Amino acid sequence: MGILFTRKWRLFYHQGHKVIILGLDNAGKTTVLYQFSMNEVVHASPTIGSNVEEIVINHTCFLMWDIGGQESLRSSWNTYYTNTEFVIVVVDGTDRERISVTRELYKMLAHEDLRKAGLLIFASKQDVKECMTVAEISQFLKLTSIKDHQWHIQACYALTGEGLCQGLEWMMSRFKIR
Ligand SMILES: Nc1nc2c(ncn2[C@@H]2O[C@H](COP(=O)(O)OP(=O)(O)OP(=O)(O)O)[C@@H](O)[C@H]2O)c(=O)[nH]1
Ligand SMILES: [Mg+2]
Repeated sequence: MGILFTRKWRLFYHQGHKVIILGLDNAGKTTVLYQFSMNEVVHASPTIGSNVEEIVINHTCFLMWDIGGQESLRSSWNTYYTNTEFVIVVVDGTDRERISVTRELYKMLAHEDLRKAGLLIFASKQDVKECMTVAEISQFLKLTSIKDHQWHIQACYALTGEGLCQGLEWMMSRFKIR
């Protein structure tokens, strides 16, 4: 009976470490998600709502939510926060004009549901000449002032997947030291 209950419960309750992918519109979030799940570039149109994929790495299952970044959608991001273990923020390295808007987004880390969440920042579009470096983005976002969350910033080129594995490795390493 107990086993039956467990099995049935698993059908309803999806096991997996919940990850949400946030960032401004056009940052490259959906591109990152489908590189993770399919290892290929999906020509995505702007996300209205969200996409979700289950990604298994070394027997560890992640449930990754890619959430649309347009301004009108940002007020509903908090509806995704419950049980989140990691927040991935994708920053468009070419978007110097809006880096201050991205900095504002960090207020989300103060949300009760994200209190224990780790933070992985992908500095994306590193293939584009003149893009902001990891050091510049770290400085603009004042990452060293984040003391109450474990964080890591990783340069990436999402169109080829370069840098994404290193980001995932950091996430996996967080489980080992918990
Ligand atoms: N050059 C370059 N372009 C990229 C990279 N990653 C994504 N892009 C492009 O950036 C554009 C936006 O990518 P999306 O993944 O749709 O962006 P998004 O963050 O999901 O945007 P919203 O759904 O509107 O929030 C697309 O044209 C991608 O091909 C990258 O690393 N380098
Ligand atoms: Mg998208």
